[in-house]
Amino acid sequence: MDKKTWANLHQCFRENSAEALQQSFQFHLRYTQAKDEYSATAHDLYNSIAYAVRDRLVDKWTETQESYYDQDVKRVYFLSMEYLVGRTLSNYMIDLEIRPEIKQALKALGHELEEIEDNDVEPGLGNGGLGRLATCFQNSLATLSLPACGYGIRYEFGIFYQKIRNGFQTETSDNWNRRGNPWEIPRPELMFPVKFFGKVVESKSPTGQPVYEWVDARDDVMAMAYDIPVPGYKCETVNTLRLWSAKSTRELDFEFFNTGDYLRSVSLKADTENISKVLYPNDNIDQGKELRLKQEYFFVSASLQDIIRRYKKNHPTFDQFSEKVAVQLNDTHPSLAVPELMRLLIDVEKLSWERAWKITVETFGFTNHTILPEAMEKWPVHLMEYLLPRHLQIIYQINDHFLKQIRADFPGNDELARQVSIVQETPERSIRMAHLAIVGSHKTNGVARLHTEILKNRVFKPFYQIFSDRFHNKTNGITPRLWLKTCNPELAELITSIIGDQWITQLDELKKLVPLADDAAFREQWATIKMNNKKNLAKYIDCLLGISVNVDSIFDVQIKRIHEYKRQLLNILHVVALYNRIKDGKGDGLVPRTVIFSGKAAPGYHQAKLIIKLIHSVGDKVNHDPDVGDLLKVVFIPNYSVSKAEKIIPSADLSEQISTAGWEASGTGNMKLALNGALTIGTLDGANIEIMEEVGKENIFIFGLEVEDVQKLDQDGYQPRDFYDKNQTLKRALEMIRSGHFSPEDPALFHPIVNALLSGDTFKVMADFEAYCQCQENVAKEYADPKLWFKKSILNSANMGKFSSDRTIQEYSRDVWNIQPVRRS
Ligand code: D6G
Repeated sequence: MDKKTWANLHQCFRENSAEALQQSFQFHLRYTQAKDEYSATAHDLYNSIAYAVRDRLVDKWTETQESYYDQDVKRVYFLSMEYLVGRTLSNYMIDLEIRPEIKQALKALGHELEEIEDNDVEPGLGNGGLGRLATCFQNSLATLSLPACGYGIRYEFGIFYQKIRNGFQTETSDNWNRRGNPWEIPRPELMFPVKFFGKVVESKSPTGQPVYEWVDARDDVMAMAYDIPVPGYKCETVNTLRLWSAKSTRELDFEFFNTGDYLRSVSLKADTENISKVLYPNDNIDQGKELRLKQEYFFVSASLQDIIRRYKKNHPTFDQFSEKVAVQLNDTHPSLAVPELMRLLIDVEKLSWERAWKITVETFGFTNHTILPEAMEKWPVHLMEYLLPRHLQIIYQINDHFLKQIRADFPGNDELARQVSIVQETPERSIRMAHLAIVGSHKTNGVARLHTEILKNRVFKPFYQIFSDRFHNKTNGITPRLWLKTCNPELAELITSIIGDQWITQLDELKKLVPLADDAAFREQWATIKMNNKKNLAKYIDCLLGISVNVDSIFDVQIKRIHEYKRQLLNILHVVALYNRIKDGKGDGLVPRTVIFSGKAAPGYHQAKLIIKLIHSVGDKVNHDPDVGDLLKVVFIPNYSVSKAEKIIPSADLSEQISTAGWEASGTGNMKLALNGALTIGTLDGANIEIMEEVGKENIFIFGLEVEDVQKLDQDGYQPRDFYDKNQTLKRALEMIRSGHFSPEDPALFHPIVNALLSGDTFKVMADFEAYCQCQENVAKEYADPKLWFKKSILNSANMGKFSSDRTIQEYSRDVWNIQPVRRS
């Protein structure tokens, strides 16, 4: 290629001027999409601009990966079953700082960027906080130029699409990839076999050592890699998110094909490829399905084979493995990585047990994300034996070694050995995946200080006794690139105009806004932006749901998965109490409120689905009652997702973080909302406590039972009825729900909710109701004083520096992974 042609091409694919971007866009429209002005669909336009943006990442991506090899750096591999990446185009334009140029380039061709962006399909490859955290971490790792790679599953169907019919959640499939995904690059050259079933045969080595062989395993599954670039802010570093898709090794089963049974001849392929077909839509619930176990092993095995392949490019022996490789287990879902690495090192690479075990423990770190008992993964031994016989055997052996050590270190303490055993004997013989992960890693962490304390003192107490130096806390964080700069551009610009743009990568810089909380002119600007955001959301709600909301009302927001411990019920009971107050003619002086909910319930979680229906039923009544008017509205925004969160969060005045103390491990929605100037009403739970410490007690609304109170209530025999009898407001609200006031067509509809509250009330809704209502009174009083409210709003944003995921990642890098930033060579 001559110099001039190369220079032209180079400009077309690398330069960031509006002119070059326009050329690149036109090139892709014609030569990648094969479309012209007559045939181009909105999606073609989107793809063409996506390819133009992707072009700008390719060199940096390749160079980053080359640098990792050239400098032979230690890398961290993040194993996560879930990623919620959100909208890619808008994020990458921010990272490359080319949004204005692209807007200009498209405008000159008669297109509006915002309209094209609406075609961005969000891959919903996760359920909630855990998957979004994984993506914030990827963003921070790249922004901090840390050598990292995320591994996960390329589900064909992500989290279901939530539709509301007559107030009930219904689910439809989310075929996010049906039009293709311009951001992923298939890597058919990277295929790894993943075996299941078979049996283990024992023999002896020439030196008399036992040798195990996994034989007769089915070898029809291959994991194929798809790579997605992960740029950091300003794109100095571009890391990789590698997702695995299941491919069958056999297109046709000729045994059936030759006898004319065509359907059965292809069904094997379909069964095999089912492994990566669908994301399990459960947040914090373990359903124990065989296919789920297959998914877990599938992605763990492929990832470890890939990691070993990469390591071996530069290293002839395994001596340096744990000096070059750190692997983080995002919850217990990937904890089969422990026996799988052992298997690969012993059976394939022929290392001794002792050497393999040392490498394994040094390589892995484990993050626990929940203490909910129903989320604690346990796999029945019979299932493991049938699917992964060699792994079960390795797990038994790990357990034997571990318990031997415990008996030696704590003689006579059989109870301790029983408590920490990886194998649970009753009610069903099962493998406790959290125990496997703790024993097999050198570090275990919780995700907020309180959560880590609960792990150490309650949930994993015996482990803490054994491995006290392994336990540590890493409070979660969020990326300010998405959760302020991208989602709230007006506020981001205002902040930058005052303190410069350093905050984007050093969130502590926001502290410089503290003195401005007392500056009337600044407060005015701050309030205007909040109002603009509220107007935008109000318009959206009106278009989507036909509900007109009062923009002067408190936008009171609870957006998260629907779960009993998160207590959307407490919120809706408060709505009923407000409604009654208005109906009683005591609405004078009431501060208007718009209570906004959004969130999905797991399809099999009936109580959570009934809560969604209750929110809608109460909303129907309240929103259509002429006595209520503008004073109170209830809104449920369907199909919560990352992009819905981006729309809602900038407009929130009040952030509801009202889980029962001790149950929410950290939360990250609490951080996103506070960063955007919402004040929190919350319990002393998860990261709320640390948010309170940062923003100051006077700038947050804390109410209700603390962890010790909850424990005490349980010990003393909690009687929810006592609270019902004592509190007339609560009694009346519950009676209305029970008697069918909100569901005249089916008066008994909400009985399961009322019964659960009156009989067990596991999550102490009744006990916390009064304190919550009182606290909401304070909220309203303070909201009525804009000077005070916006001062507090500014102080919330200004003090959120700690909650940048950059800080979290720096702590993991220092304390767990021992990795350093890398400059592109
Ligand atoms: C990404 C970017 C590409 C690079 C590749 C390396 O797909 O430029 O060549 O990663 O992958 P590994 O061989 O290190 O897995």
